[in-house]
Amino acid sequence: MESNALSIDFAGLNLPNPTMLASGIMGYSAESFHRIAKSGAGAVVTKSVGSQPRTGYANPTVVQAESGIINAMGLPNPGIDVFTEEIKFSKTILRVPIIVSVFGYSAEDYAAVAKKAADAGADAVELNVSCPHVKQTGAEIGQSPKLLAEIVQQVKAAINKPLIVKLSPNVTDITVLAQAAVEAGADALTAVNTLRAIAIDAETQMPILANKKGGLSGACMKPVALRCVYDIADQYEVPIIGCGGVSNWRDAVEFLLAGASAVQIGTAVADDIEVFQSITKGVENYLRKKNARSVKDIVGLAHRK
Ligand code: RRO
Repeated sequence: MESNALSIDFAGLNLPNPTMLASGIMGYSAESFHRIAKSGAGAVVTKSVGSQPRTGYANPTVVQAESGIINAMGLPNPGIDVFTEEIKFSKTILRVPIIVSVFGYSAEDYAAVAKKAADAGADAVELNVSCPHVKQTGAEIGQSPKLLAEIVQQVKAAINKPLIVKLSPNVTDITVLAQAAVEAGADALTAVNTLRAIAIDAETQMPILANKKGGLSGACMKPVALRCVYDIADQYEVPIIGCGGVSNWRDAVEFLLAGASAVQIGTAVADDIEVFQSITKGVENYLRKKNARSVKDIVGLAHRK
């Protein structure tokens, strides 16, 4: 096995290993990204940032589900003008790529925020077109190939950094959205954001989250996310980041076999920040056991005829 068997060139990003912090976990501070990187993440993705600050929804914003959580944070963020300072500082202390997650209310808005993030030093931009419950943002865009293509085109024209599009699982056929994003210029896709969900309290007889509905993440959604990656990889040769329920090395390997060449970890980080290291170690052992020289040797193997 090569000594750098775990390192990977992902859409122009040099990753020391195929694990990334998923967007939405650990917020916005350079210090927390640094902590995550020191714990072994190959890259970090920020929480989504927009053109203006947003306070987000009232509490409760998170509720425990069976083998997962449901969140409706409501895109709380400090706004890109404040956040650019954090990106610049992150660049001075991080040795792994920082990918800035961006959302907007129109194609122009997305492009303006993405440009500010790229100018501040983001190594790549991940477009959040898939927040499952915030009106006038992700939900409609992530479900419309036409709107999605328009946004991807405008953002692509505004930046010179790799452009990653994070897709929604809340669609009938994810490959239609994947095709729209790729044809409009996306360099890579993240599959997927959270699944639309609700929790209801039998005592109060009411929805638990203040926003009523939210997004389900964690181990319970892994088979759905895995199917999304498999469907996209079956049709397109685009770099894919698998996201949804990755908690251990075996999950990560399953996503690689389905066609992803990197994985994002979100919900599992809240339980154990060392998860990046244990996944990396486990993938390394697996590659050795299977006589594979590198991560890319096993990407997409589950598609063999
Ligand atoms: O902030 C949120 O409530 C949120 C976002 Br932006 C997202 O993309 N996915 C999610 O589950 N929650």
